[in-house]
Amino acid sequence: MKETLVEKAKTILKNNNQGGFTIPCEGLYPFQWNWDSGFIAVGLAHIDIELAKEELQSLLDAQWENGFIPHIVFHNDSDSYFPGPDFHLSKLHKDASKKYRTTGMTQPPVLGFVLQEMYRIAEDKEATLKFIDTIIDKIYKKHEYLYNNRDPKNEGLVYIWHNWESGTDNSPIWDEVWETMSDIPQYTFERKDTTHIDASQRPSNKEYNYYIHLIEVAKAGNYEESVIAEKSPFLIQDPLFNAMLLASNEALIDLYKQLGREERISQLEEWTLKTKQSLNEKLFDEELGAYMHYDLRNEKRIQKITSSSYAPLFSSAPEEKQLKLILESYNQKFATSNLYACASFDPTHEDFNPKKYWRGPIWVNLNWLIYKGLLKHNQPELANNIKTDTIELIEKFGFYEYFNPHREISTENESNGCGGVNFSWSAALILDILK
Ligand code: 2M8
Repeated sequence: MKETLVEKAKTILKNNNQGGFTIPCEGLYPFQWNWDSGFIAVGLAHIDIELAKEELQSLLDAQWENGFIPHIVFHNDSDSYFPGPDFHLSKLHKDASKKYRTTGMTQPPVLGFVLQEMYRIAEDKEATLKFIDTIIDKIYKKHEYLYNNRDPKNEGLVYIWHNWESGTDNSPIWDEVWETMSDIPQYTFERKDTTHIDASQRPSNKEYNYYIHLIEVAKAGNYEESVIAEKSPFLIQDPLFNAMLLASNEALIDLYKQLGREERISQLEEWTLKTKQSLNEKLFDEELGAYMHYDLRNEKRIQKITSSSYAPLFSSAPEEKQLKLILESYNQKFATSNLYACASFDPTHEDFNPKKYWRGPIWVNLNWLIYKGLLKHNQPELANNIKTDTIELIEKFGFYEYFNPHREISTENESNGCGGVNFSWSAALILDILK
């Protein structure tokens, strides 16, 4: 059984490879995505470390002069996705890549810990460390960009200015933000995602109108961070994004030490300490037992639990106190016997929708982060449950983009698999989970 899954996963990654980089899903996502490539590189490291290196190199090849690493790189042309390069217009920013068209936003900063994972998996540690030495400063520069430009109050927490930067596009978290944006224009656009996927499993047109508006606001300021910080109605401190930054800081410290390069370590340690402290002091909610999103524009915490609320487990953030409360809320709401682990939104909340994208379904990348996080915090039993559920879902239903968490679904013939099929990070991360 393990063999077949491994073979299938390898075939998906091979088919989605475009020569140098891997698309997340044919038709639906036909370009290179930032954090997808990070997760894909972890899987590729198990198959062929050279492919993993190429994956990261092709993403970093589009890094902006100011250190920014964009969320999509348009290496190729394709008309199967909206919005494409002509809409995003990265060239508006003076520091944008001159070589590739990209978006003007970013995604959760996973690359630091991806390098560490590649090193852990690699057979030839020496050669891998040499490779790491050639790109580690680029990732450091991205962290520097984030701390210098996206932390206006110097809290060690960076903001995101678009829901696409969170990676969890239509999470019910954002509903409260959309309510503050009642007087925006109605844009005309033609969506492509719903030509590939059943519209009931994707965001609504009304939500897309907000997504488009936020980009228009950023474009009007030529993607200049200071203008965005002043004008964007969406400025959020996201626990997943900041946990990824923290985990990547920690990985970079470890790797710089292995490389015998001291010069950047004290800065990284300073950032790490601050981010960790603020995650626990500002974002952690003791009553809900999880890390919350904070709306910087409207100065309020958004009191809802998502799988992002547990992502800080992947870092060193949770202390004994937080861990105890996290385990209570996780066991009570997410790890119940009728559900596969781990839903992307609180299954006990009225906004939970088991089939709608980031409003409830299970995602393999979040499962992988939480699985590893539970192991890190010495919870082998819970970690093992999430591992076996992930394997069972993929084995029974296929390499889907997301999965309905209900163990028994209403119609017998219905599959738990939702969204795109032959999805790259589902394939890549199962290779790591199975090891
Ligand atoms: C989804 O997001 C894109 C926009 O970035 C979209 O729906 O068009 C998200 O699941 C995101 O996390 C992911 O990186 C991307 C590609 O898989 O798809």
